[in-house]
Amino acid sequence: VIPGWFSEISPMWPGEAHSLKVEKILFQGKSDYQNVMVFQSSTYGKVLVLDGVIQLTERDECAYQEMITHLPLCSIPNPKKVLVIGGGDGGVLREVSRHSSVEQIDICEIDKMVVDVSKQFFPSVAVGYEDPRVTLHIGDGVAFLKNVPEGTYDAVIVDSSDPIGPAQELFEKPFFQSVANALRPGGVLSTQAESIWLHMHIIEDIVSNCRQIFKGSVNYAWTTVPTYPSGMIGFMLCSTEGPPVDFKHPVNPIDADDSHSKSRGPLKFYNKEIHTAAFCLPTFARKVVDSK
Ligand code: AAT
Repeated sequence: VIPGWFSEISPMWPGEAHSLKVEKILFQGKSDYQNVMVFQSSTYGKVLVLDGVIQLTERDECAYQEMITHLPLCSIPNPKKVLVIGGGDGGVLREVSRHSSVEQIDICEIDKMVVDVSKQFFPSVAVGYEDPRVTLHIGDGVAFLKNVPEGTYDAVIVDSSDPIGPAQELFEKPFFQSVANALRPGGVLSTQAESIWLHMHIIEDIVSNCRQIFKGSVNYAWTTVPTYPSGMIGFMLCSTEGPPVDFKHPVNPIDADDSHSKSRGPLKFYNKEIHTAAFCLPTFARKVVDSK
């Protein structure tokens, strides 16, 4: 450990630890679920850390939040009802709210401290909560989904932390089954699906679970996020049986200027070329994903 630096150490990425220089620690707290910390870094703006793991930085959060949201929502015509699991910082809400077809945005985040801390320290992210279409539920996403009537949502976005801690069940088969039940026919799931450099075994399990449950299509896409372990992160994009969804060819384009509002600011990362490119996989990863 280098004095004055934050190092992200975890058994999920043994033998390596990305580090950021700390200017100032702004918040440290312990919620019922996890340790919560915010610090000012020298080069990535403010950083939100849960149980020692970076959840977002001001500088690169756009890459993750825009991709996990617009990959699913730009792949179906007219999304109206959207559910977000996790994502208490509000960044995914900010992105969902760029879609004018959307009428209802529900979010279920387990930890109220994440919401409060985001509103206090990350106003450009928590701005997502200002949209009147948003309803916040504080609770476990697994329990929430069990009570959703069948076929309710056009899209479910699972913006979850890593599978050590409160998010573990969000990577398991029964959870994916309840997501599928909550979606309408031809509805879509986008879920945080870890790194091809570090977590091929986790990805294999997610892909094989999803292929059993989602009878439309099942795809892995990825993006670069410099402050996530290995500098990249992936997403599973799945659809239920019904009107076919071709994730690689978006049918519902989002215009950078249209979706711009005074509080929200413009899109920084997502565009239609990067949407299609996100599904191109290196050969070693493609082999595993295709074999499941
Ligand atoms: N958008 C920032 C990125 C995140 S946040 C993940 C959120 O999921 C956290 O706020 C956490 O409190 C919440 N969460 C964890 N478990 C549950 C649960 N069971 N139900 C509801 N919400 C939950 C993800 C960062 C990825 C990091 C990659 N290394």
